[in-house]
Amino acid sequence: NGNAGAAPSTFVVNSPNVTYTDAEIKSNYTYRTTSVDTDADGNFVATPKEVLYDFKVERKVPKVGMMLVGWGGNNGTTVTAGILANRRKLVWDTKEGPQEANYYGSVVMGSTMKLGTDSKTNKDINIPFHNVLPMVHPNDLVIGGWDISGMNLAQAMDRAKVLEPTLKALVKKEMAGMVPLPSIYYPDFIAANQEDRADNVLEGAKASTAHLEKLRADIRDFKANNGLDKVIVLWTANTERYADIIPGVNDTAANLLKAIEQGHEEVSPSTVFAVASILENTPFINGSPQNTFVPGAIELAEEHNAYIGGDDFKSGQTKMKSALVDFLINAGIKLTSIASYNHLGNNDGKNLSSHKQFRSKEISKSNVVDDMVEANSVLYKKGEHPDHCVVIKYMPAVADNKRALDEYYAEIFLGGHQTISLFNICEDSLLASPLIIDLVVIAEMMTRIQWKISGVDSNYKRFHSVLSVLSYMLKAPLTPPGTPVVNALAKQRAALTNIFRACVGLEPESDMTLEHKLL
Ligand code: NAI
Ligand code: DG6
Repeated sequence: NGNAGAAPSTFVVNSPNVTYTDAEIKSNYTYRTTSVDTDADGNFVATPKEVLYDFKVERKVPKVGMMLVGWGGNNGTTVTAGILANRRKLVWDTKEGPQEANYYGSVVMGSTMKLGTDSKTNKDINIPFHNVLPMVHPNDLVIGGWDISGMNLAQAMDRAKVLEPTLKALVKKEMAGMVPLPSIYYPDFIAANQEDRADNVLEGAKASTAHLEKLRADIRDFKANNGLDKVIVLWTANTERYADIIPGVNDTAANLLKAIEQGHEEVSPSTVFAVASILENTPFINGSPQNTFVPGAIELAEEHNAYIGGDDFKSGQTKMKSALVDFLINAGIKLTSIASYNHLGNNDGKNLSSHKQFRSKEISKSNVVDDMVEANSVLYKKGEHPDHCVVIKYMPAVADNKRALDEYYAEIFLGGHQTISLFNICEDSLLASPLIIDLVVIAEMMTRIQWKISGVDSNYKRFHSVLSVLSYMLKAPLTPPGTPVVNALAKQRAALTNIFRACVGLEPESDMTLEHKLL
């Protein structure tokens, strides 16, 4: 299942700061930061700061359902077939020989984390990321969802043109029995060219209480019918246009609920799904770029202590960008422009050929280097930033094999220039599917972690409703209102791994390796 040949999977932390019971792992963790002031002469004064936190992790791994909005699309069918293939340990023929199911591309299932160094040899000991905390195994997810297209998942998988015929043959029977629930379709929000697949829709073309209640009932029924402890809902449906933010309509939780009740036309389907999930206390993740989380939706999630995360899966071009730009700027090289061209021929590309939907994607793809530029006042004056353009063209012939061409142009020593050209070809849905798994597994894990400040708080609390810890998987990370967005890929991974380490009382991953340097 992708863990073959991995290091021993379990560990305990031997520390007075960590206690284990059958039900929980409890840790005392000292969070060390640096607080900076400016003195009268304008100099910075940096003061080390410590806060002692208690973390509590629920150990029982629940039975979890994953409900996908857009289940019949390329991502929905691919992640479903992928989980079935892993669950059944399938092997299929390809022109390159037999292929085993795996979870490559998933941080949770495919990557490792350094636990520490061997006490005798000083060599690094790495463990699968999945084993750091008691996480759900993706093979155990019960899958369901909605689509405006009524095709069963076997037919929809054929339509997607992503998987090898030999693999499809092995999962076809099971997938033929999977049929998406009817969904809500408000034609103005997605491209007009999607209309011909909308044959599985609930009556009514704008938000309504009936729609909200039906989606809530769908979540409850799915949970009850499958004996689930929890459900996670994830939007992997078409990119919608942005909704206008209108005072009195979607600016507060109360106004948003009223707007749904009154059938306001600026409430998008994705926002209705988010609201339904929040009201069912079900985590909701947005894998597309539109502004599903209007201010009223975020406020509603906060009021209901429900978890939300978004926006837009970060699968290929942007993932490279958030690693490469971090590298260039941290290397002291002045990036001056990025030109990003994409062409793709899947239904996502078709939908994005419509301007308003493209604009949502353009926004989420364009803001991804801002924090790295802003952090370097040596290279960039205040307000200065590299030129950055994003182009997406629909090219049916290449289907799901997206082409992403990037030119990075930078200024180097003494007025010289460096040009880096990247040509990235990949099956889009095979990159996005493992991200769906990571988002679901990590979001669920976050529902079982609580914290309090040692000696100050009497009760444990939950994390903020906006799960910015999911940023690594997302192009335009949603963060709690007023908090900074981090796009640099390495920082995003460090935040995720170090929060999980803190939960078991381990220090942040440090690459100092003094043990090898002070001989
Ligand atoms: P797709 O077009 O193949 O699938 C989307 C599905 O959503 C379709 O089956 C469609 O019928 C359905 N749909 C549309 N409106 C709906 C609604 N209101 N309720 C329920 N279902 C609805 O697209 P794909 O490739 O699966 O991508 C899905 C989303 O993920 C897109 O927004 C895309 O931009 C985003 N995304 C995809 C990435 C990738 O690498 N594949 C990466 C980043 C984001
Ligand atoms: C073309 O850019 C279509 C998009 O849906 C992307 O394929 C998707 O957003 C992935 O983007 P990226 O930048 O992470 O490769």
